[in-house]
Amino acid sequence: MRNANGQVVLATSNAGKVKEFQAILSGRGFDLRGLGEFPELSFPEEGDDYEANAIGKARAAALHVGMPALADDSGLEVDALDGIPGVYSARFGGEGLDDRGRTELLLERMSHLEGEDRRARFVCWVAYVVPGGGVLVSRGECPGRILTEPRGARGFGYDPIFGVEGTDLAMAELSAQEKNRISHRARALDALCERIAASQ
Ligand code: ITT
Repeated sequence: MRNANGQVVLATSNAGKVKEFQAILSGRGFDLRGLGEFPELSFPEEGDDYEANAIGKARAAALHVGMPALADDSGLEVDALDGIPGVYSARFGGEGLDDRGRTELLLERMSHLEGEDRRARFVCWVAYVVPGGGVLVSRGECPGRILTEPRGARGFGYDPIFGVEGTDLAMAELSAQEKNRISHRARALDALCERIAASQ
């Protein structure tokens, strides 16, 4: 299902994700292209289903650019809040908030929760769409807990308040290499690469 020249467009406008896609997929035979060359491309409005959102972004890019496209839809789910912010992670708290505002809002909403009630996970659905052809999808997750205050300056989004399971570290305290070994995105992409290979 891959182009002979391995070209794939990364259908995301999130710079943090672009870096991670590139690092995770390096050496796996893809020639990754960013969206910078296609500023006119816009994505469909996102809904409340990770899988459909990921496919929608990849399909829009694949059709527009005429080459296979890769996209993810991801989020942070807190058990005690019934999975919130979940599929709404990028939109949590409304449009006026940036990453820092969203993490502060989540800490505030969780200020009464302790111990096991702070359990959470990052989830990621990745979709690979070939124009006029097939769609492959995979999911990955990374378990952890919500810390009581932000720590670390690496990564993006909710990384400073996400405590990685089995460690005393926030995701934002891991090196890029460490995050890309254990993250929800890495796990989803590992599974997707197997599916792409199996389809060839
Ligand atoms: P694109 O749709 O352009 O890819 P986006 O940021 O809007 O970018 P999503 O709709 O998938 O992407 O939103 C996912 C949000 O979940 C993202 O903005 C972060 O706030 C959060 N998130 C996802 N993966 C994360 C990670 O690895 N570390 C920290 N936060 C993450």
